[in-house]
Amino acid sequence: MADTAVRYDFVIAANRLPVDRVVGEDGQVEWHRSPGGLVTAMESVMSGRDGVWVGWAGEPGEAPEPFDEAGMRLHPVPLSEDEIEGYYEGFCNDTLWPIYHDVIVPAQFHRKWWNQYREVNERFARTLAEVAEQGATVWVHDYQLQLVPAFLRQLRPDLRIGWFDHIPFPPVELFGQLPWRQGILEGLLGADFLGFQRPGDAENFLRACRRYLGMTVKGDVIHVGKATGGHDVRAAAVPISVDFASMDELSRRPEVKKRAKEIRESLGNPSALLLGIDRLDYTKGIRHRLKAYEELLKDGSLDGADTTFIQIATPSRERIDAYIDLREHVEGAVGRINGNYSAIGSPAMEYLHQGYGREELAALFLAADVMVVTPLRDGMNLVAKEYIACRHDNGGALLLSEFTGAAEELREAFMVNPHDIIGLKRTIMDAINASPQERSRRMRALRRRVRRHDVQHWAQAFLAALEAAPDKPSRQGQQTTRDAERRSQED
Ligand code: GDG
Repeated sequence: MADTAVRYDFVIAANRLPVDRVVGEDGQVEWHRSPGGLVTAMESVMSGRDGVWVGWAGEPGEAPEPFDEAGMRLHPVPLSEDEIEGYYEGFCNDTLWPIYHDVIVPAQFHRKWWNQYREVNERFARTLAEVAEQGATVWVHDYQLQLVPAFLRQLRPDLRIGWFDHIPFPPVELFGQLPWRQGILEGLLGADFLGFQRPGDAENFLRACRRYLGMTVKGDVIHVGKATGGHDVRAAAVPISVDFASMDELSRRPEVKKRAKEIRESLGNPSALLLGIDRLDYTKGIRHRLKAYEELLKDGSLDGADTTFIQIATPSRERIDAYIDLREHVEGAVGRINGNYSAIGSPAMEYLHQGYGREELAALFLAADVMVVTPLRDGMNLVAKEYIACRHDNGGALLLSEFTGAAEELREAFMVNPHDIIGLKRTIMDAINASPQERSRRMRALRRRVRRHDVQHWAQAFLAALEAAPDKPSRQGQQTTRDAERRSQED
């Protein structure tokens, strides 16, 4: 049974708990903290508070008992094998994910998946209602849990509820394809504050509320009628970031610098080393960047014996057809590129369909001359910011798609439209050929920005906005937060 007697004044809800289950050689179950900025940010906002993280532990069937790990209390929510297929792989990743990412692949609509999505969201809300202290702050994360705010408000109107969207919020024309668009909007409107990556995402959400719920929007605030809660909801951009200090520190370690050198040597010390690090996902534009690279090799702009492109493609959603097709396509292109353009000891491409530790990623960032980030659509893209955080030498060049949330802030990157293969080829060459002075000028500006707007800054800005959300008596506080947000956008 869950430890229902214990209540917490700060509660996080995310589809996954921030740990992975590992069975040791002796058969003992151990939990390893998952890498990533979100956990670090949550740790920092949880310190000094009585906090708990509610989420799925990653294995089908009964949930383990609540436990302590990564410096916090973790409260697992169970998912059955059938729900993993219908709620998670189905509705989340084969319905919502394509709709929220410009329908790069067609979305699948199945009523059974929607019912499972509702059921799982309701289960999360019931668990949250059990563990939250009177008047607690609850921070719900991402597109998997869009119905949680309204379910939770019904059960616990005393709570302060915030939700953050890690992925884009689509334009109304795409969102409108969802047969369950109204239910999703009503689910989100249970929150006091809704945070998005870009102002454009918040605007898309507000427009959808006007169009599909006939609601009146004043500025960035929606008044929700009595029948559905009778409160005000604010929707605004609070862009996520990375743990700058820890990435910066990691990349300065002698063993990481040594490893960066080794990586270059092992590839025959190419004149230009290009790098991509992504989950193997069709949103990331991996096919487009490989097409541009292959054409540059073919037309002689680049020499395969003196240039290497390392593509780390972390395995992702491997049971979904669109991901199986993508992997086949990418692996075909890699084979062709290497077959046609590599020399022994000097590969034109290194393709790795594996996950790596943080140290190895930092060494790769430090080794790469050009970081190639070409998503067709991406909520933010943390890899771009991690690259910047690791380049304490002010070296390297960031090539960045204008369709990432990061492009709104990282203006000094080499910007590309990944659909424009000619433009992409030209910009790859510009980034490779940029003078050390130009690279350093751009990188300094990028580092200043990411250092100031790190993940701790993001978490604090989100919580300040939630705290000052409209139906709190102090409107003064809300004004102050907006002033602070405006100032930080002007930086
Ligand atoms: C979603 C949104 C938004 C990757 N490979 C390895 C590894 N990674 C780490 C990266 C980075 C993270 O995973 C990926 O974050 P991204 O932001 O690039 O992309 P998504 O996974 O699609 O994330 C996105 C994000 O949420 C946050 O709001 O920015 O737009 O789609 O931190 O470094 N980490 C390790 N080994 C790997 O092989 N350790």
